[in-house]
Amino acid sequence: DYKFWKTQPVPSLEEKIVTEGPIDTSKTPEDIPNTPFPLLKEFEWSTIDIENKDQLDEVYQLLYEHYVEDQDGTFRFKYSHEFFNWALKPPGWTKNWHVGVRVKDTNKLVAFISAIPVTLKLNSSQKEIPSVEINFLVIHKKLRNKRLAPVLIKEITRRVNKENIWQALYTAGVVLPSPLAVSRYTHRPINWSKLHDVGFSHLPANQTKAGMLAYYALPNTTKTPGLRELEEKDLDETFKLFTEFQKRFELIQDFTKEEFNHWMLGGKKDGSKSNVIKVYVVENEDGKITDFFSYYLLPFTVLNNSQHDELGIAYLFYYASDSAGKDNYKQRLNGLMTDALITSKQFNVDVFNCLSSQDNSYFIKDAKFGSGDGFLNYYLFNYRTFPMHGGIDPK
Ligand code: YNC
Ligand code: MG
Repeated sequence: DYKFWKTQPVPSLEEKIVTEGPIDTSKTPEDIPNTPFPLLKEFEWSTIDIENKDQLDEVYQLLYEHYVEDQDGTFRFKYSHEFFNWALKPPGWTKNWHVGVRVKDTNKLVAFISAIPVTLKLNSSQKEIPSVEINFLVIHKKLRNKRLAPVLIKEITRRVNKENIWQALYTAGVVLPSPLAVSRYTHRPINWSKLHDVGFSHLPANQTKAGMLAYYALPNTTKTPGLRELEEKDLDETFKLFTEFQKRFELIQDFTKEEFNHWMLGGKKDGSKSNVIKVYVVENEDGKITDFFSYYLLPFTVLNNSQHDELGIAYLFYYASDSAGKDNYKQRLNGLMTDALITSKQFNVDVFNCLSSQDNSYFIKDAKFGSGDGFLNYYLFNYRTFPMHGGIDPK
């Protein structure tokens, strides 16, 4: 019955939204307490310095053992140090928003939650909403169901409100009051036999393994003329293309150029290549960037399997095409996404995932993505919006 969420500025599940806008506008930073929320006496707050290798390692270990699993507990997300350095350190990041809880006696890190700054924009109002994105909420398995999560959420809210930010975006597999959109995960097998070995993919009745392999076979070389990896010199033009393309969507993250660069370059400042984010552009004969796509690599740990301990997974990230809205758009996207699948083979990807949102319904079927059993609910904190299309009807 959402004992905690009922007390928060979020729409209830029954509510029919009639106007868009913030829910609670009554507070200023001065109204917000200066000191952290109280914890049970055996615990203490600990701001995590992820630029310190040992502390980053503690966050890594906590998530490695206790973060999100699939429904059957067969797979668990396996974030890397490099991934955290990308995801937790975009322009404007602050250490104060990397919040840990430790056991006082042993100093062991047992819970974590993070916020990063983002600017959101709603197409309906064209309003810019200074916000944060909340991610990596985790509690040690032995401390579950003790109402610690609400305390972590209230503490990160306090720290964000102190900076005069009152809205947040977050996603979760669980249903809370109230999703503004729901997306479904879809999966495109790259290495079908391994997916079958670990129980991720099943052999359909009246199919053979050889038949499945043939069905999912991909060429070795990409087809779109002019496709190549993004280079730093492409960033300005790609950013323009992307900004124009983003106008198609109801809710977007309104990136600055610096933010866009960060997300595309994997947070690398020394010019070295990211192992986490892969970006490809299409340069036409006139030297113009006409399209781009990106995906990030985030493996699963395979739990309790004698043959395999890791599954390579790519997640479709941002993309754009100047063919959007034109007659050939669907065909163009299909070509680009097939190329994305082909390029991913060199990074040990076993399955390529994408959500049912954005324009993904244009290619999901043709590119042989299949619906999974996972859903992703999108939430805004302290802001009402009309329901949006994530590819699945919210109610
Ligand atoms: C969840 N994922 O409903 P009620 S996603 C939000 N997001 O409250 P307890 C959640 N709330 O129903 P546990 C949630 N999961 O009584 C549960 N809840 O109102 C709510 N899993 O707390 C739940 N990571 O401490 C209930 O539960 C209350 O011990 C119960 O801890 C939960 O990062 C959790 O899936 C998820 O580590 C930490 O199960 C734990 O079970 C765990 O008794 C594995 O909590 C890892 C996992 C979640 C990934 C994510 C986004 C989080 C968003 C949080 C909300 C942010 C709001 C905005 C704040 C900033 C505002 C500004 C400005
Ligand atoms: Mg708890």
